[in-house]
Formats: sequence, structure tokens, C-alpha cells
Amino acid sequence: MADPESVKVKNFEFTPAKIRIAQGDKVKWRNVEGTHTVTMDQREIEMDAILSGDADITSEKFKKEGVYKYVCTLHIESENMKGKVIVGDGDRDE
Ligand SMILES: [Cu+2]
Repeated sequence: MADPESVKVKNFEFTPAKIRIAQGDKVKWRNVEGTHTVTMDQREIEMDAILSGDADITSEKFKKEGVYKYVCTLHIESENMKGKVIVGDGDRDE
């Protein structure tokens, strides 16, 4: 199985902010600097991970098509501390 798509987490940005994966794939968030959260509650995916220093978190499989938005709750005011995981053609209605 392929490695999960990954997103870098640093002050104060998720890179890339938008990724597309296939249905059933996972996403890995890799912390680069600072302390951040990856917080999401959409469809059946619920995450509230705190990442500090050298750390990463891999999601459960995204089983349903759709757009899954997430934020860093510590930097909610920051434009770039939010992101989207698009599963399959989940954004075709947007
Ligand atoms: Cu943050």
C-alpha cells in the first residue's frame, strides 16, 4: 500500500492546505515547528490531535467522498492554519 499523502505543519501554516486523496486513503500530518492541533469533526472522521516538536499523526481511512475541513484550534485566528482534505470527487458540488 502506498504511503499516506502528507501535510507539513509549521508556524503558522498547513502545507499544502488542500490535498486530494482517493477514497479509503489516509493522511499524515507532520509537525515541523511549534505546537499545533489537527482538529476535525466531519462525517465519521473525528480528530483532535496535539502535535508538538518532532511529531506526526496519521488519520483513519477516509471512507466517504467529500470535503473534510480542519483547523488548528491554537491558532484559529490564523488564515493559514486551516486546511481541507478532499476525498475522491468530493468537491464536485462546491
Ligand atoms: Cu497552529
